[in-house]
Amino acid sequence: MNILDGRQLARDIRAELAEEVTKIKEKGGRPPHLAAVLVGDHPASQVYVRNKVRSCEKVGFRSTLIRRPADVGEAELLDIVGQLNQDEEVDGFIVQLPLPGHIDEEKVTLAINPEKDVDGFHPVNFGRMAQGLPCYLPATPAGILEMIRRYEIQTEGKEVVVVGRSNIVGTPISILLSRKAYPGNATVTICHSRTKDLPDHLRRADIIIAAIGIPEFIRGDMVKEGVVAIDVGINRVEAPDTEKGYRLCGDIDFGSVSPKASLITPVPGGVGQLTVVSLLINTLKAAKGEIYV
Ligand code: L34
Repeated sequence: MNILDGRQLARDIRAELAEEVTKIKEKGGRPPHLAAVLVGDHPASQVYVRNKVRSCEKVGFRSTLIRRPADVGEAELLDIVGQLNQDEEVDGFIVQLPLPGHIDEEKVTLAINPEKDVDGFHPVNFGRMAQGLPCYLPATPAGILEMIRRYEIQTEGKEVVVVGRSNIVGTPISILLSRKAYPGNATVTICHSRTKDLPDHLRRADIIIAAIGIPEFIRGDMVKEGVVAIDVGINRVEAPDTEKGYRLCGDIDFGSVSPKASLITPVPGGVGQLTVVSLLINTLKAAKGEIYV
């Protein structure tokens, strides 16, 4: 078993980004600028957005955090999005999800100018992604591709089983890994809550990508020897004896799967780390005007 070390990869990528920032400044340019909108006090969102802001600081990007209470009106939020679309000092921005129930997430996503949509959630970016056109890739799938590249994991002709079909992870990573490219050229199966015999699919997989949101759902007896196990889940489970009162775990049962896996991502310290740096990579692309020319 080998650990796929997300923290180390993220450090390597941050060092590369910091170098790019130095070059931009040497040429008299300003550093890339990411803005993040955070609504309410969803505990995990606080942590994720803080990690994004800190990551910007580490590489020398400018960042702006816009916070609003959970009862913010939809109109005010749409107004903030409109202002960020207009603000020439902001290269890219995100609205952290989930949003409170009274706000229509789709409406907010559609209001974002695709050219500044560094999350890659706008249908224009999703459509471009699906057609292999220049676009901002959603951060988690982009992070998974980056892991595959940097660990030189072979994907051509491999059986990939993606568990979960969300718009932000399961569906896009399935499209990306079946594209005619590297990483890609894999045979991809998408499994979900209505899949009849999940273990039967999982046991055939060379690579498993788990994005279901159920703690330690995939166990060792469901996977084959040598599998590459990529765990997107970040679940908080009660742990009364710990300082925080919870512990983090993935959708893959690390204890039973890791002895059979050739490579496995830990939680925390795996995919989540790459999600954050992928957002920075997109922000740099936005600043350079690389996608929409
Ligand atoms: N708009 N909403 C928008 N964009 C996104 O890209 C996200 N996502 C997902 C949730 N909502 C979003 C994130 O930012 C998930 N996500 C995210 C970001 C960071 C981390 C995990 C998920 C992360 O930093 N994970 C750490 C542990 C964090 C902890 O201690 O809780 C890790 O090592 O995995």
